[in-house]
Amino acid sequence: MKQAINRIWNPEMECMDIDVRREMQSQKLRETVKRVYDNVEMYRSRMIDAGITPDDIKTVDDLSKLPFTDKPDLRDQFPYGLFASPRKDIVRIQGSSGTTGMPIVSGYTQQDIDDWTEMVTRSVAAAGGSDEDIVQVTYGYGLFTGGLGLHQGASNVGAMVVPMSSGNTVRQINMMKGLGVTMIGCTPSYALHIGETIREMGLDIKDFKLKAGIFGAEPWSDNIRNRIEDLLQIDALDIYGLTEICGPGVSFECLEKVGMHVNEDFVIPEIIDPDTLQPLPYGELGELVFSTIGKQGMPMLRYRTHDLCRLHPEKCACGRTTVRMERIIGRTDDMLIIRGVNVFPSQVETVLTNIRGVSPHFLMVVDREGSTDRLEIQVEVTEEMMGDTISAMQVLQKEIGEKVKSTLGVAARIKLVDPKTIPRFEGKARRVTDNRIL
Ligand code: DLL
Repeated sequence: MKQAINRIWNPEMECMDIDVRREMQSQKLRETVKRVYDNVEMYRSRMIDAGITPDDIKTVDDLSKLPFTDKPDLRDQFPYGLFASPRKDIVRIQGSSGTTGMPIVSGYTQQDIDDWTEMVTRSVAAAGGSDEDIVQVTYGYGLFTGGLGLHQGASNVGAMVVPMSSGNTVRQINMMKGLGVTMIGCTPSYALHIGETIREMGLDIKDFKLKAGIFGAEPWSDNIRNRIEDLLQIDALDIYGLTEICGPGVSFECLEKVGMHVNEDFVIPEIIDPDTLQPLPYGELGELVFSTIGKQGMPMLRYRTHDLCRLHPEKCACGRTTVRMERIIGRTDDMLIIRGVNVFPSQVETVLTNIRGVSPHFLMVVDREGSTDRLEIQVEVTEEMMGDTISAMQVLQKEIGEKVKSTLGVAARIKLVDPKTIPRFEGKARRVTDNRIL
């Protein structure tokens, strides 16, 4: 594997003494609260309803006094209701479609774009990126924040950027090889697909110059990391973010690969119990909530991400002192409830990546027969397995079934399907078809 080198883009901010940082966060939080109280009707009326004024928020410890914000608020306030800056100061809109059709948009002032760029730059540098690098951006460009977000960060380290956007895998691979691309950014499922396609094309990864990849926008696991690293011979690093907060770069992994460093000079993370909505201590699993500090165009106070994860405050071996997020294990809302049991697609992925003879591509199909939920998991077998006997297939099917049942706590019908029959995605992978009418 070509060696990526750890770089800390902004040691002053990333390695800051945690007490000094907390002081700075409190100061920036006070400014943000005042800004939204003065400029955004929804925040002002909610704070009045909660019986608080900006004077009640003095330090980070007062955060829990503030009301939450959630995705429906963005839909209700579409398009400009949550903007805290005059329209003429907004220089960019990014957005995401959401699952219910109604778009949500985020507005950025030039300062917001610069801050977001700084956040992604730290991620590119942490993956070893510098002006020596050629970075292929395979996230979609457009309203989706992935393409432009990574583009800005890679440009800022001085790298040569190849703005491919998503799609056309063979062309992606030809560019990567031809230009001697050293770093790539895309979803982890697409990185896997690129790696598999390189093999199928009969190309040798030794003829590529790739050293690192920055992968995010969907949940993935260490097993998938290992596969990508093996296929592409790179360091595969995680990056997290969401449109409502800025886009990619809210947090990012360093080469230690022990969680994603939250850019705490721009956002304050919290973990809450999604049922009681009470804050949880570091180390406990719960829903991630972010407040932006410093964002002007569309500040967010206590925004509920619905992403489930844990936070860890210990200083990292890389030297950064920022809080680290564990991998996102799923979303409270892509969580399936099957016969009363909470099930996440990421659990199925973990099972499959530990079994020989199957690929990590799968589809979960849920139906309701009478009043009983039925889960079917369609699993692709590998080419090698295809040549095996029917009884070997039956053994495999049984093995998957048993492991799924013990890991998920619910039984599933396992359907083995031919290689390459489960759809591949250039953007975020969709792993669930829920046919139940609840
Ligand atoms: O996915 C921003 C992004 C682009 C992040 C490129 C990383 C790389 P949205 O489309 O608004 O923004 O989707 C945000 O995607 O709440 C998570 O559920 C999920 N997500 C994003 N990054 C990760 C990750 C972009 N590293 C939603 N691991 C978030 C797991 C992720 N889930």
